[in-house]
Amino acid sequence: MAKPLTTYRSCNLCEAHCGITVTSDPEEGIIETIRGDIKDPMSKGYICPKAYGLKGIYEDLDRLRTPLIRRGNSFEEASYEDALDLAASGLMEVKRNFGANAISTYLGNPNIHDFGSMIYHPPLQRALGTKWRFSATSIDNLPKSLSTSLMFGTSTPAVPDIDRTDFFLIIGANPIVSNGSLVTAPDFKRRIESLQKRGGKLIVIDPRRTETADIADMHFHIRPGGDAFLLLAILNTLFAEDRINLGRLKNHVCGLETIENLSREFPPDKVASAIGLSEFEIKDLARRFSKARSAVCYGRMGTTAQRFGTITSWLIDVLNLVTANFDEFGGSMFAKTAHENTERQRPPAFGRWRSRVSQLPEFAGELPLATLAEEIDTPGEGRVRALLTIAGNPLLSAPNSARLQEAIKSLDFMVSVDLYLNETTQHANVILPTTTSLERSNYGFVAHGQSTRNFAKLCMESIPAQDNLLHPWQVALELGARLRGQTPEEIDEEMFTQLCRSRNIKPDPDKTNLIGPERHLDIFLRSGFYSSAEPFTLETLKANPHGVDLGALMRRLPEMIATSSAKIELAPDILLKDCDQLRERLKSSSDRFVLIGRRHLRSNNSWFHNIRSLAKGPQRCTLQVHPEDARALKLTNGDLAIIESRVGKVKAPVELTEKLMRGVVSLPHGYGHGETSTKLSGAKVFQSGTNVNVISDDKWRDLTSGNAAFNGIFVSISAQ
Ligand SMILES: Nc1nc2c(c(=O)[nH]1)N[C@H]1C(S)=C(S)[C@@H](COP(=O)(O)OP(=O)(O)OC[C@H]3O[C@@H](n4cnc5c(=O)[nH]c(N)nc54)[C@H](O)[C@@H]3O)O[C@H]1N2
Ligand SMILES: Nc1nc2c(c(=O)[nH]1)N[C@H]1C(S)=C(S)[C@@H](COP(=O)(O)OP(=O)(O)OC[C@H]3O[C@@H](n4cnc5c(=O)[nH]c(N)nc54)[C@H](O)[C@@H]3O)O[C@H]1N2
Ligand code: SF4
Ligand SMILES: [Mo]
Repeated sequence: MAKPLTTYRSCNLCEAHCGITVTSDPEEGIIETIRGDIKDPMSKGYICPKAYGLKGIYEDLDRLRTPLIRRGNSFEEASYEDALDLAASGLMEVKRNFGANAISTYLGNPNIHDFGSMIYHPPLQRALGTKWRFSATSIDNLPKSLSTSLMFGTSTPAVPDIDRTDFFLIIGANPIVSNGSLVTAPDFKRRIESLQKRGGKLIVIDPRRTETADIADMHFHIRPGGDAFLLLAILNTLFAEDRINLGRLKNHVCGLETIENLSREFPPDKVASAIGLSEFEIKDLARRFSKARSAVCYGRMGTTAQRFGTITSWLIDVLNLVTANFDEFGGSMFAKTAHENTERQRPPAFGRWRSRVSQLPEFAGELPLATLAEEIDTPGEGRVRALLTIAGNPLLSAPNSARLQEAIKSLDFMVSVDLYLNETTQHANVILPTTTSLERSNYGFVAHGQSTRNFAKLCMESIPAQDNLLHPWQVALELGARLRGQTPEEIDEEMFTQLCRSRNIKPDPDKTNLIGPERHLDIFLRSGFYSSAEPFTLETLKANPHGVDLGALMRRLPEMIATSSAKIELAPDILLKDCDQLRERLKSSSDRFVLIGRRHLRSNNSWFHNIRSLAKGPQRCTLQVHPEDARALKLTNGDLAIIESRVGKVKAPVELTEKLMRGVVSLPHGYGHGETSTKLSGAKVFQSGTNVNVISDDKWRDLTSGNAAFNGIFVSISAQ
């Protein structure tokens, strides 16, 4: 028997990027074990149950191992050669007939956890020549990226310095289940326990008493969408009680007076009843936050996927700034990666152009996904007629998915790059599968950029590519080559030469033939921050398979500020303008139910329900309702409820729980696997569920950025 191969890598299923030790039999193509890597300096052996799912995905018989080409209503297996040729010619035909902008791309969430995709998708987009680009960013963190870029001139948000803070205020995040988002901090629970052991406090603001709230020192229910009011009332208290302290950054900040004036309009007694916290609770929170030796406020999906997403994201950073907790130990800090080489990034553009139908602004060249359906189904010049989806399942993840489904069905041509024949890819003309993550190397461009310690790690493949599957970067390169009439090698060489030039590095002549992302990463590292004293290269990472700990987070301001004023903008005009809607909202009231989402520890958006070990057990796609609300609705545990919004209607079994705030109901996303033409035999049996995004309203968006507002949607509920 061949000797098993042991590799150390990071699980890339979520942002925690826990270190794992994988043993495999490469000759037999068998993954033997996956365990937590105790030598990984970030995760120290911690993994969640999903890590083992990497093996499940690798072994899954439903997973696609050959490309598929549509013939009428069914698919035929095809060679990569034929499938790629057809994909390219179909896209080119749309381009010839209607122009490049008739093609749109959608990049799903897993792309940000794969360095090959990060490096090779931009040239593919250029090869298509279209400016229509969508991604999971605009159903997720776009508001935070936008507020950060308006305030600091960089789109990478600062992260909570969890391991050194004394007061951790979490708004609208549930890291005990999600394992952290916009922050890479594996084993959140251990970090919270250490915080509490050193006398620190965890406070959670959430309409549901979540798993994170359960271990917190205090939890406050809040009306969905109430966070901006809470933050303004906290700021109001800080100003009124003379608790403002800009600390070290005093001379690098502008707009403080504007914030003071704005917060004056929102005193605690005025917002209390609308948001569900008392005046005393708001003032007490403000005092505790300002008195703590160090404190940090951190928000996630509950603060971004809502109506006031960008405003809330902005006010969170304002709170950290005006209490001298920004860019300070134990506060909110920026990571410093091994692949970056410049303090000042070019600020991402916003609103240079707008979408055709709803006039939504682009951000960094991308449009909000909430507008994709109308861009396809609204007739007229400039209509989207072809779609390329890459590692995304928008028919389960985008708002108003029933409309999107009809729109997608009407496309002239569609290509999907994915592991599965799923709810979205079933509509494609061509499906191009790829390897799974254990079969390829990786580096956490995104994870390292939001890490709670500066860190770098290279993951080498744990097993060779099964069935000659191509890696995602190879698919991107092959497709791009066909679109441009070049060879993959030529495109790669052009990209490489350009990278070397921009990073001022002389390419190593020995490495000229090594096509692929590692060669590019080597240049990023060689020219990166940690290469100044001695070279920090791919070899450095290879010699340290558990990862390289580059130390605790360091102060990076004022050097990083890249706004046009060269100051931190406490009160950007764009955001002040949208505050008018806040004022309006405070005047209005509604007694309708509002919908929020939730996540499950053994799940990952839409694509883990096919793995038996993770998906078996009770139905998770239930409508959580407070027992008192249920009584009024004449519903009880297990009843089927009809949930209806402006755009649609779904049914789900009721689960009574006192964890929810009254008037709020919760239904998770990523379900609705009942369709017959998909190849997800496990998901259909284990966790079929219903697709909540049928009732997510595509017009219910974050005011400023157009990000989908999955939370706070008004719904009516009735018994079936
Ligand atoms: N109602 C509601 N909707 C939501 C959310 C919510 O909270 N509530 N959350 C939103 C958020 S935060 C996100 S990030 C989005 C996610 O939205 P999407 O990214 O559109 O959806 P995922 O379910 O993550 O789908 C990922 C797809 O990538 C494929 N895939 C996985 N690995 C690979 C690979 O290595 N190669 C290739 N080619 N394909 C791969 C999977 O098979 C799957 O089809 O959903 C959003 N939708
Ligand atoms: N197990 C698991 N882990 C995951 C994922 C998964 O599907 N499963 N998905 C991954 C992805 S793509 C992401 S983006 C992250 C998300 O990571 P998180 O944001 O930490 O996870 P969510 O469960 O979406 O948490 C959002 C919280 O906001 C609350 N909320 C809703 N509306 C409001 C509001 O208006 N105000 C306030 N204050 N709170 C509100 C919800 O009740 C919920 O507890 O998780 C990642 N990790
Ligand atoms: S928390 Fe779980 S899914 Fe996320 S990286 Fe760690 S092991 Fe993987
Ligand atoms: Mo996400």
